[in-house]
Amino acid sequence: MTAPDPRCGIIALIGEPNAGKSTLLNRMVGAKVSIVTHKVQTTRTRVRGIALKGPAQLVFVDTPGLFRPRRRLDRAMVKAAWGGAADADVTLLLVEAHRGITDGVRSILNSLATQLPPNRTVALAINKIDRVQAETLLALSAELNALRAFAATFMISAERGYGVDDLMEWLAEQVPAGPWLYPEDQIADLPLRLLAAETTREKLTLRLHQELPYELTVETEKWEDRKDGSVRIDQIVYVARDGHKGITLGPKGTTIKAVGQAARAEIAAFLGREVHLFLTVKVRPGWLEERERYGEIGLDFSDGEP
Ligand SMILES: Nc1nc2c(ncn2[C@@H]2O[C@H](COP(=O)(O)OP(=O)(O)OP(=O)(O)O)[C@@H](O)[C@H]2O)c(=O)[nH]1
Ligand SMILES: [Mg+2]
Repeated sequence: MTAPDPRCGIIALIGEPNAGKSTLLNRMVGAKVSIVTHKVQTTRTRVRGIALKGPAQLVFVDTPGLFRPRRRLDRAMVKAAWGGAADADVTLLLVEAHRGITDGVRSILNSLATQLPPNRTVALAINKIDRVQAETLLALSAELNALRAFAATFMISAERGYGVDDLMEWLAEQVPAGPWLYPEDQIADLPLRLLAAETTREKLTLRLHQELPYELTVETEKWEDRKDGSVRIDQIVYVARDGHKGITLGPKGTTIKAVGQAARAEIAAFLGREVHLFLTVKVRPGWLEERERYGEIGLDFSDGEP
């Protein structure tokens, strides 16, 4: 049921890789709909999460981090991020309190001027305030607002939840009057197959080192609802090099086993059903240049064309 005077709008979360966009999305939605790791470039595509605040339905779009793209996957991710911002009613820029105005932040501020229509509402959220002193924050806020006149500035900790409620109150006032886009109990619009694949990719990213997580992708190959109420999910982990297969499997398969257990538990929790998860690791040297792999994760392959 929709509220009497409903409001509804799309809010894009943008920022450098690792700024805490996905953490904030999950915090505002009140459930984990986008994966989070301590590594950069975790989110690869636009992920929608939906929250209610009074009469307003807030549709958040988590985006990949913005950085200087080098490879096709980078370019597709950055293009998806700006696409997310272009479609939104409000754009929220996240800046990390302890890192301040980096070259990356400057470059995003410059791009904001060219990538978005001039009348677009852009707000600032200084995140990770749990990591700095109050004086640093006030100075950073003043400096950022001197570089661009933000519609509002919030100081938050997405991880701890500080300031998030005030931010949501403000966003609820900003979104236009209009009917809700989603049923009131819907919190995400990512297909379950993709959410399940993302969960496995998160667990792999947390366990593997260096470039490896970037060079792998996970796809849900088969999804079988069983009569006993459980579900069997088969996934393929594509790695780009021979040597990566062994690392992904780990000694005697211990790494992939631990990944499978962690992913299975989390998928079972959000499905509310028993899950049997089967992971297969395949070497596919060219996957980073395959159109189909991009389609599977919701990225436009041609986006990457220089
Ligand atoms: N101390 C602190 N850490 C935070 C906060 N918010 C997020 N983090 C941490 O920052 C790291 C990156 O968080 P993500 O939410 O994955 O960041 P992201 O902006 O989505 O990153 P990409 O998807 O790679 O662009 C994780 O280790 C989070 O736990 C915060 O408020 N305080
Ligand atoms: Mg993210």
